[in-house]
Amino acid sequence: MSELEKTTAVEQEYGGSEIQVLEGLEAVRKRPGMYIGSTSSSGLHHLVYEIVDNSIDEALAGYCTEIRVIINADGTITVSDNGRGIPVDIQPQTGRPALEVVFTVLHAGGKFGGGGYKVSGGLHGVGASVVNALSEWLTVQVHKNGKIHEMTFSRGNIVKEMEIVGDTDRTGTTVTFKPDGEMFDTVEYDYETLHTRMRQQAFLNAGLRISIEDKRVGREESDTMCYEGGIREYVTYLNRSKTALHSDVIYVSGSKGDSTAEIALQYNDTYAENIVSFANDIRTPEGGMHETGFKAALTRVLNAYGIKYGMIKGDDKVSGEDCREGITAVISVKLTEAQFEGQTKAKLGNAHIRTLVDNILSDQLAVYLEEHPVVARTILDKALTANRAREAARKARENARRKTGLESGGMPDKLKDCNEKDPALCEIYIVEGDSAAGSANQGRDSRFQAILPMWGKMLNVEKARVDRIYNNDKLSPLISALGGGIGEDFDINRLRYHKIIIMSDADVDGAHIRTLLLTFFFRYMRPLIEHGFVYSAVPPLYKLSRGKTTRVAYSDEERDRVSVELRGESNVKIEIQRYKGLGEMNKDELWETTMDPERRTLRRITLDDASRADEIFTVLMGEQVEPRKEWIEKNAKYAVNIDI
Ligand code: TSJ
Repeated sequence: MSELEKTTAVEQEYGGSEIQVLEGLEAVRKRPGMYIGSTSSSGLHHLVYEIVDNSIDEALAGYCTEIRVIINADGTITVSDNGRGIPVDIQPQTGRPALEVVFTVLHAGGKFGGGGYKVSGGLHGVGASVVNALSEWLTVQVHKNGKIHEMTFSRGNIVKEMEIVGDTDRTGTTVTFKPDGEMFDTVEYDYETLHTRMRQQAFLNAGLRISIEDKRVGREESDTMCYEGGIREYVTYLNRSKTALHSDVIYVSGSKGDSTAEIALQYNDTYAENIVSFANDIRTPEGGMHETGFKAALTRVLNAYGIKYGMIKGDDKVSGEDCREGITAVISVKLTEAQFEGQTKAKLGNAHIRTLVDNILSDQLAVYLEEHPVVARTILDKALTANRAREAARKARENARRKTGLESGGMPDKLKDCNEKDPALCEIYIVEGDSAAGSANQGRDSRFQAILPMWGKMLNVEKARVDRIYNNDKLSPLISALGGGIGEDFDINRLRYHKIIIMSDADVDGAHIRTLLLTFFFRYMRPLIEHGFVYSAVPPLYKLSRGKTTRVAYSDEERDRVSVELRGESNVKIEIQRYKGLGEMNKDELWETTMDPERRTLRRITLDDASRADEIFTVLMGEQVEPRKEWIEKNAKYAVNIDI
């Protein structure tokens, strides 16, 4: 089985540096996944983040105001900053220039040069040597002390010792590298992926100017980002396609000891909860202590305010979920020795951060509400409405259950279930379209594969509360089939399948349904994605035939390769057919190419994928016309299909 696994794990190695120094960069090339998460596209992009993190540390230390990231015409990457420049003096311990040590010794960054970085800095990757080890070549130029110092490496080895190549009147560091094709599945950078990450870093580091440029022929593009308002502007950005309920973005911040926390939030008129959290500028999609503290304080403060002003009577408290309906919040904490836990190492474990965030928000939000009674009332009204709707929905649901016997596990008519009952062995294919579902039904192995067809436009979940989702005729069969419930009721232990496979066409409609499903899972069944249970089927794009022999290809490159093989020496004529949709495949073809565990490829959906789908969905379904127009115009030029 060839299942491509994309991981979002942030691999960081701490301690034991003496041992790792001895191991050297060979260890990185032996097990690259250990250092950059994976060797897929995600690992490839990680190289850029590792380098940029060093410049961001320099900015946090107060010495750098600008960072440039360039995808060069030849596909290599250049990162430069206007910081102090990596130290070039000889290190007493090694007798080598500090610059050389940074690129040849694992985890050497930030630990040299007298004071080095203080608390606020040195939080990041010190992965220059890791990037070096995984680059076909890498060149660094340091402008410092009036001179330009240059050094070049190849796959971690020194090719050219440090030398002075000219004079300069500025300071800063420039690194250019070519990722090693022998180490990665792909070496092609995606501008949008880098752009999104750089924008995020610009939001998280207020006032820092980050620019990104794509210089590849035919793809020229660039953007410069600098946000004086930091995470306040991030919230405005996240709400750009929604209608805000109050114009102010509420902002609180504070620190204790070495740790700092800042929070920005604003409510909008949708029902979605959008909390985006970070620890040391690293995204924590699984939440953790900072989110826990945030949620506890928010619920407590809103209830206290409601009771004090008579909006909440007696024991009629609003729940945490009520308080978060329509909220957009960014939480950013910085701390030394962050502990990352959870399925994908994307959950913050340091308990003292919960107290810090809880205290800051409790104190400052309470004051804010007192000083802004109109905003306070708007937020309380929203939570109270949510509370009443949830109550009504619960009653309706109980009634419906009693009537239909849904409680006893009634399954939707459309579902073609499998015989196996152990969820760990069961798979469900969610199939777009009638004919594809027919072929999938006939082609499947019904012992462990279930089929659920889905078609037509689904409910716009942007405008729907949990209650309407339960009752929606497109989503309720899906909810029943999966069996785990939704929202706060979701229980992974009641889930009926551990592989949920979205099988849709590689066209606009397919992208549409995939975006909707991922958004739905992201919002209402997020643990599904956290556990890595959601996949995208990868159907072939081409069928190649020579007489009775047929082969399939999953990409243009594979098509070309297979066509050469199939032609053989004789160079005979072969037929190449492009699959326009799943419906064009008969049951055997579908089984062989897309469903047979021995031969298929599945792509695991990550939280990143799902959160991107959520963002696209928000823009496409939101009330604001301008962001939607912009998105469509921007993406239309890439023609053919809108993928997530
Ligand atoms: F990752 C990297 F090493 F390749 C790299 C580092 C890449 C890039 C684009 C920039 C940097 C970088 C490092 N920018 N700025 C710095 N700063 C230092 O390394 C530095 C400078 C001065 C002192 C000091 O104590 O005087 C200390 C440090 C760590």
